[in-house]
Amino acid sequence: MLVNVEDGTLTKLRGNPDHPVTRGFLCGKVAQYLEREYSPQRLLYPRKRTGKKGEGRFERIGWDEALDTIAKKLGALADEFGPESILPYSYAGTMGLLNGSGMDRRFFHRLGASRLDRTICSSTGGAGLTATLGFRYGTEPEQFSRAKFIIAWGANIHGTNVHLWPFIVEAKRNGAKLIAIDPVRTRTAALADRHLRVNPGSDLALALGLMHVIIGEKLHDGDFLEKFTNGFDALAKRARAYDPERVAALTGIAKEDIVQLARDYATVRPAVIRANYGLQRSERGGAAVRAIAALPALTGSWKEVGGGLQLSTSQAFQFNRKALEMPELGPKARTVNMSELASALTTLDEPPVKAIVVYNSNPAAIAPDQNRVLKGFRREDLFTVVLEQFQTDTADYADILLPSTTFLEHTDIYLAYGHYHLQLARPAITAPGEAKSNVDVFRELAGRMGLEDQCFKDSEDDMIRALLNSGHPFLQGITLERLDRERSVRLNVPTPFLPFAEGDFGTASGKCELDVPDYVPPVESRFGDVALRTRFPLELVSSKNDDSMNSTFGNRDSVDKQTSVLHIATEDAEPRGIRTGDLVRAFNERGSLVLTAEVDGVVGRGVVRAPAVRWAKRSQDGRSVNALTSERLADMGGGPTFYSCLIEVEKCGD
Ligand SMILES: Nc1nc2c(c(=O)[nH]1)N[C@H]1C(S)=C(S)[C@@H](COP(=O)(O)OP(=O)(O)OC[C@H]3O[C@@H](n4cnc5c(=O)[nH]c(N)nc54)[C@H](O)[C@@H]3O)O[C@H]1N2
Ligand SMILES: Nc1nc2c(c(=O)[nH]1)N[C@H]1C(S)=C(S)[C@@H](COP(=O)(O)OP(=O)(O)OC[C@H]3O[C@@H](n4cnc5c(=O)[nH]c(N)nc54)[C@H](O)[C@@H]3O)O[C@H]1N2
Ligand SMILES: [Mo]
Repeated sequence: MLVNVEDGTLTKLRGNPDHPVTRGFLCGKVAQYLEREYSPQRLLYPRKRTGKKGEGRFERIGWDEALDTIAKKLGALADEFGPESILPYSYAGTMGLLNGSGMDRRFFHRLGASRLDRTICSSTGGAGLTATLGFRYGTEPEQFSRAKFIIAWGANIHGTNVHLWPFIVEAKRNGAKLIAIDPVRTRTAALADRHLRVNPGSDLALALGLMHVIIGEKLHDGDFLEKFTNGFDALAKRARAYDPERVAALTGIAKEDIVQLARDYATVRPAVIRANYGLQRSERGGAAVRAIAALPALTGSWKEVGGGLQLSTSQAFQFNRKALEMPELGPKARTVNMSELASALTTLDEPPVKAIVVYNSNPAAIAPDQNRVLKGFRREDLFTVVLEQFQTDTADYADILLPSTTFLEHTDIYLAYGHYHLQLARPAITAPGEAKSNVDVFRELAGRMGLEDQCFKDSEDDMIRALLNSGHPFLQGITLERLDRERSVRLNVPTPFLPFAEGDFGTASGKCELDVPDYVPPVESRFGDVALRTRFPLELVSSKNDDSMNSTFGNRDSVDKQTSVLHIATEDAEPRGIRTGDLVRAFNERGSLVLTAEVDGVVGRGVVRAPAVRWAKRSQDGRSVNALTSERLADMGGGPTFYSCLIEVEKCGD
């Protein structure tokens, strides 16, 4: 990103035309970031709560009082209940490594606080990918322009990964076909050559169906399979049971379309799959990713420039994480799964969570089973600290609220999960008011708590140097000095990068592991638990809003409007007397909220979609869509099941 600064004020943000992936443009939400940066709603001073929890009434205090209060309280709770009664809670507000997994980790490790398993987004898919490939990386975006057949599988590319889009446009100009596999008619699906509406959570069955056809018609690459994979016979046996007829019934995709997709995928070359995390926010998400990740090995597509698959690229950034996070600083401590925050705050014991320190996250809006999450946050005996830029839902529950810098105001280093360029950003302007970076806050808290360890004196540059010092060949030649000069540096991987063309899988065997489990429909789905689906017959997909970043832009009126909507099919709306513009109540056993119906072609029968994630406090019930989602975990990796969610919808009375 390029920024113009005049007299210490930012005047312009734009993409860097020299960047090989973003190529001169910013996504729609970040293009408007100056509005956020200079918003009158920015938090500028530390505050303490004066009203009831959640009410949002605060008074300004100084940093001394704020930090002393926190240090004293955490110290006292650690003495009385043990340090595991303290829970850090953070995710991806910033993806900067220093402010997201640096000084904070050192601080909590040293205290002996509960450790947080950061599962809320990608850990299920990550586990699936690891099981099959051994590494969480794959095809680079630059190669998509060379593909002739592209599958967007649970991936709303145009909405959530717009910098990949121009490469796809280029491929299409050269005759490539784009197929979208998605229960929702997203912008991506609407722009695709074919949109295959898959039933939510049935992708494992679809992948097995494709394998059935590919193997049955001998379109697989025997040579690649022989040399570089394990478990082909077991896979072939499993796939035999997934004939197109059966798969059509399970997935909702026509038999002929399944056969055609399999043939095209195997024969129109190179063929590349862009899978995204939408795929794995469901009860069978891990197994689905395992199976889909096996497809390029089945056809030998990894050998081709413009072939393969991308779910993530993050593991290519082979840092020395241990040197940054220093897990050895403190005693072993229990691990709390962040997707189970509701239970952590309401039922976890020995010790109970007595303090929660939230940064880079807005769990009151984004965590599943919101009514129980909020019940937890309302606990009078829970000490809550929130580091934030804005007065979010979670900030309203803070006892002490601390103002945070933005990425334009602090130093940080960024990996990517959709490309192979490592990036450094230095502050472009000074922080407004008394805002501080997370790094500074945790450094100062360590000091207040009398933690003398040298690591709390490390500067940002010290931390970056430690992180880069891993000895891994992908980081060879990448130094802080070079990052300071170039700002964006390609990892030391070949161009073009064909990670698995010669095997080189990261599994224990070094081979691509093909065996996958059998398909069982999610409990919360049209073929799931009978009692549940009778009472709550609609499958809710609360996927991402095109103009948001999870809840980050929830203060914007336009975003609030976009995330207050429920898309419903005519066949489901009519019997319920629902028309576009009607207020409807969406509900299940966990909660309810009012949304505005849009009867349109966005979803098919039996599915409803609510774009996520609204600021709960802006709605009439004080709830976001996560009032409906459950804490049930997916099959692998401990991830949440946001998109396996049964509900009922009724028209609100006049
Ligand atoms: N504009 C925008 N961009 C974002 C974000 C944002 O909030 N807004 N968030 C960022 C984050 S944190 C992430 S993790 C990425 C996520 O990026 P994506 O994974 O692309 O985003 P999602 O909307 O979660 O899911 C993608 C698609 O999966 C579909 N889907 C849901 N269930 C299923 C299913 O069972 N099978 C299949 N095949 N498809 C299914 C959804 O309808 C959706 O269109 O985006 C990042 N980029
Ligand atoms: N129903 C439903 N729920 C979902 C999802 C969904 O698709 N549907 N998506 C899930 C996914 S994939 C994810 S990743 C999570 C995301 O959940 P979160 O990680 O909580 O993401 P955000 O809602 O964007 O909130 C991030 C907060 O961090 C703050 N922030 C940004 N930079 C900084 C900083 O430098 N310092 C500090 N202290 N704060 C900062 C922002 O102001 C913002 O309020 O939500 C999950 N929840
Ligand atoms: Mo995410």
